[in-house]
Amino acid sequence: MGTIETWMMKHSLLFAGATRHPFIRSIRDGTLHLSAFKRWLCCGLPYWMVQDHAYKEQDYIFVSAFVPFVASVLLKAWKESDDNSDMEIILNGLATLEGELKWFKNEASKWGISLSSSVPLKANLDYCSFVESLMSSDVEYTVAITAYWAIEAVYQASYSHCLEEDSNTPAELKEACERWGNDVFGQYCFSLQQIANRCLAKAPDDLVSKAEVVFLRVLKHEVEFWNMSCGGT
Ligand code: HMH
Repeated sequence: MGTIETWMMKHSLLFAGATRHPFIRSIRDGTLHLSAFKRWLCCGLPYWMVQDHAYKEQDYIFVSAFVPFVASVLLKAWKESDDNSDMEIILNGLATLEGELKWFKNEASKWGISLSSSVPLKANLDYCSFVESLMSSDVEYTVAITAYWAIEAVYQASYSHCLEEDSNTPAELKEACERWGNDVFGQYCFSLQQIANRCLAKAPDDLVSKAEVVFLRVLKHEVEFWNMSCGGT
C-alpha cells in the first residue's frame, strides 16, 4: 500500500467531505438548483477568457491559476524527477486542460451566462492563492505532484459519484459530470497517484508530512469551493 492509500484511509472522512458534498449530492439526486450549477460554472471559468469583459473578476480564475500550476509541476518533473515518463503524463494533463477551458466557454454560452456580471468570491480567491503558492520553486516536486493529484482526484471522485447506476443526475448536467467522472480521467488520476506514491516512498519524513498537509489543505479548499457554489462566499 502506498502513502496515498494510507492517507485515504486515515483521512477518509475528510476525503468524503470533499467528494460527497451537498452540492455533489444534489446533482446526483437531481435536486440541484440550476442557479447553483451556473454559479459553479462561472467560478470555474478561466480568467483570461473573460478579461475583455470582466478584467478584475475573481470568479473565473481557478482554472487559469491551475494551468500555470500544472506547468510548474511539469517544470519540476523535468528538473527533479527520476522517471522520464512523468513529464509525458503531466504534459497530457496540460493538453486536457485546453479542452476544459474551451468546454467552460461553450457551457457558459449554452447556459446564457453573462461573464461580465459575476461577483468576486472569496473561497475561489483563497484557493487560487494557495495554488499560486505551490508554484514557487521552493515547493518540492513531491509536494507539487501530490497537490496536483489531490486537486484532480477530488473532482474525479465527486463527479464519477454522480454517474453511478443508481444516480438521478439530470440529463443536462451529465455532460459536466462526464468531463471529470469518465474512466479515462479516472485512469489519469490513478497515474498521478502512482507518481506521487513513488516520490513519497523516497521522500524523507518531513517532506511526506509537508505533502500530507498540502493534501488536507486541498480538501479544505475544495469543500469551500463547493460551499461557495451552493451560495456561500
Ligand atoms: C475547484 N477543483 C476545482 N476546479 C477544477 N476544475 C478541478 C478541481 C479539477 O480540474
